Amino acid sequence: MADMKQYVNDVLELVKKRDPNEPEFHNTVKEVLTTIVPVLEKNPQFKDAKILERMVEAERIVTFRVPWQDDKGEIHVNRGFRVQMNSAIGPYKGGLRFHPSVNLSILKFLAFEQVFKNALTGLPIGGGKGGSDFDPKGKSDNEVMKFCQSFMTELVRHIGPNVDVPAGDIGVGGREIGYLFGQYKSIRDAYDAGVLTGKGVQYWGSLARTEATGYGLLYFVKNMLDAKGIDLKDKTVVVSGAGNVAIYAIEKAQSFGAKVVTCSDSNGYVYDPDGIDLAAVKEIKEVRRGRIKEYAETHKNAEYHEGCKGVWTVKCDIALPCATQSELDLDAAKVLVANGVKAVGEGANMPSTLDAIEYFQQNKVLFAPAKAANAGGVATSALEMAQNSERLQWTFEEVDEKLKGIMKNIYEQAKKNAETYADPDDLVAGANISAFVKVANVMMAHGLV
Ligand code: NDP
Ligand code: 2IT
Repeated sequence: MADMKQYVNDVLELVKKRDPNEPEFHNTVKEVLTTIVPVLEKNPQFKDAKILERMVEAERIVTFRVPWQDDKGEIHVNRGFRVQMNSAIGPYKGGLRFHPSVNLSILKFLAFEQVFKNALTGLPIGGGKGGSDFDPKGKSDNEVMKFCQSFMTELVRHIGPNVDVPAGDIGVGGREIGYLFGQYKSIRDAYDAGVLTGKGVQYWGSLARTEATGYGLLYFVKNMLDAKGIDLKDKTVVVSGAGNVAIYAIEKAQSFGAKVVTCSDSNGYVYDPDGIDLAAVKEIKEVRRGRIKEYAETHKNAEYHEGCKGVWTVKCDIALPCATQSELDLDAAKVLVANGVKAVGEGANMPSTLDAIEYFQQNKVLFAPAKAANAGGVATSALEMAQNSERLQWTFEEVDEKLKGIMKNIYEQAKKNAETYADPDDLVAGANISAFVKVANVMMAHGLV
């Protein structure tokens, strides 16, 4: 029998050799491939068909120039990307990120994650990701509009409701999706509503899409805790980030009776022993696009600390990293464990480093991995596509009920595969195996394409 550990190592070496400067991509490939060895052993046909070598190579990547003019008349040139990773299960689907750190390694890692995450949802969507190194911070609405129009002028050639369906991610929310959609519609001269998700509800967006990632994270974590007889009520929760995912994670955690004591942005974090006043966070972040530091100016018991990593030193029962990749490293994991953390749920994509995940697992901390726990956002995007196809809009309650069902199903699949193939609580392996088997089988069914 072929040595499947060796096969996985060979593919990892191949990836590193081909793209030596893509550490984020290497990490996510390593996380997925090292957990699926038992499935490869039972299914040697995947190796014969070179499924792994095919999965780690994007079907297509486009990079392009994005020129735009600021309010003073100065011209800027950013770089745009779309990584179309895998279309076995459906049209490429995944967000756009606008952040100065964006590069090909980060977008390939996000696109690779997205393929498996999307498979877990049980909905017909392939995986992709895109974005730009454009920094929306400090830009006027007009500048953001100019940038989005220029970005879409090229992206329009590569997307469509049955081809590739982008959405939001860091730095891309309702405002940006509106400008992108307007430009797409103007160039195509067609109302292809399903070409983008995360649209405003007045123009074919889905109710509950804004809330979906954060709510879905809490639905997943609740399933995981319920199975162990742990109640979220009165638990102390530490959340990082103060963007779309963090805000609605806080909202749902509070509605379950938990006490959320922190949130953060890239400058620092706030600790509020009275529990985070979410209306104030929404006002600062969603309405004024301000900094989280301002929270402490109006909440007398709250403390503001410079530097975002310190958030993990706050004692808690449950930690929910909802900001960005690699924000929770081994040192942070050690402090969390020493402080008695019981569960970690990843709202962001790949927020925990690989050694931090290993440390949590060794210390029996319940761990909800990103591609399962934050899949509620993209799942609701797929529900938006379904509503767009039937030209109807479902109620908030209808979408939310479906989201709950999807998150339960993802948890159950991951748990069942963990029990069958790995440690029964290893949801990282469980989720990866579920998703991998589905994508691999469909790739086999499609033949060598
Ligand atoms: P937002 O842009 O709404 O918010 C991002 C938050 O993270 C902000 O508070 C931001 O602070 C902080 N942040 C961003 N970059 C860094 C950094 N390098 N270091 C520290 N903090 C940082 O994005 P989202 O909430 O949409 O996304 C958050 C995470 O969730 C990302 O990993 C994203 O990929 C993931 N995700 C998003 C989904 C969605 O539907 N939106 C779905 C699934 C996952 P600041 O304002 O200072 O930049
Ligand atoms: O990482 C993610 O899953 C997202 N940013 C959401 C993607 C989507 O298409 O809704």
